[in-house]
Amino acid sequence: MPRTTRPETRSTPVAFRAYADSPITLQSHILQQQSLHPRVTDSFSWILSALSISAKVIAARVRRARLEELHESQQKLDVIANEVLLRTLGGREGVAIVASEENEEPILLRTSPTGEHRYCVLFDPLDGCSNLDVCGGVGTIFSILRHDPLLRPQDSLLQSGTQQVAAGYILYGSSTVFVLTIGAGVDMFVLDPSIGAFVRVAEQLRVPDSGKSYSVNEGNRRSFPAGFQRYLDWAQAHAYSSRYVGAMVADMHRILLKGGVFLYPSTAKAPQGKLRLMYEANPLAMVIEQAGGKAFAAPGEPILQLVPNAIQQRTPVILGSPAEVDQVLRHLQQR
Ligand code: AFP
Repeated sequence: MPRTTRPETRSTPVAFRAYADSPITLQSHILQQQSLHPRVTDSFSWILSALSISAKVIAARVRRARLEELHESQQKLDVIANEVLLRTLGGREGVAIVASEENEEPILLRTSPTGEHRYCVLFDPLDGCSNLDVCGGVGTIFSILRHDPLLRPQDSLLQSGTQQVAAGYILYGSSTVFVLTIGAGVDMFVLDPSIGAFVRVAEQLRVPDSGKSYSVNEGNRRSFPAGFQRYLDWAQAHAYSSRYVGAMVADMHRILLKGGVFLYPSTAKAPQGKLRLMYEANPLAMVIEQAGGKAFAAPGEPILQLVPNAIQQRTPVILGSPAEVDQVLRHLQQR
């Protein structure tokens, strides 16, 4: 006997309703942006499309990770993700330099003759990859800067985060999610495997102003600077929840949607902090700020204003909902 279906009582979220009516793919979103913002050039759009293709290839490999691992000769997935991005981006005329967290040195692909707009693309191909062993979320983080042909490749890369023309991340979780900012808000896309395209599910995302949760590796607590310990005492006394995935993209994504604060302070093991300024902190700081949040390395030191002196530079990170970041900074400033 056929099962009777109960009428749908829950309302569909607005963003998903819009998708059902007329899906906007990442590709068409990029074209839309090109018509709205003259700074979005053809070559820039081709770079975003290379990132989208890479994300689909990496997502497919992540899905098979536990199966392929059974064959001993299998390459590590972070190496594969790195190669996919290098190859896909390398083929784009608009890319002058690629720099990967996995490589010691950036790769100069082509220079920019006068008048030509070319870009530097920096990425962390598979952040949080230790999570793969337990089928947890992992991600790709990217940052795009303008290339200055008059500077040496390294110097052309060493720009502060305020100079990023675009940044974002791809989360390979229960869905594959592409979060992008080109400096005009934050948009979110989800990979629809049935059509093989990223479709826009939310525009102009705003991080909640507050959210009673903190995300930090509390195992390191004893070696945190005193201000962080004061903050954690305060948060625990105020019934905050602790949520920590150990993959920054996954923690960041939860905070972007639900609010809260992410912390990676300096520790005894990592006196400058563990996270890389140019590959992790800057791009995620741009996303959170574009969504109305805040990102600091320390009181009075917004991450995006740090001037890097090395491509692999590390920084402490405090980012998330504005009210929660303010609370942390307040505790850091107390004597
Ligand atoms: P891996 O890519 O080596 O797994 O590092 C991930 C990461 O850079 C970032 O995604 C996490 O937030 C952070 O490190 C976790 O570090 P701890 O294990 O020290 O908490």
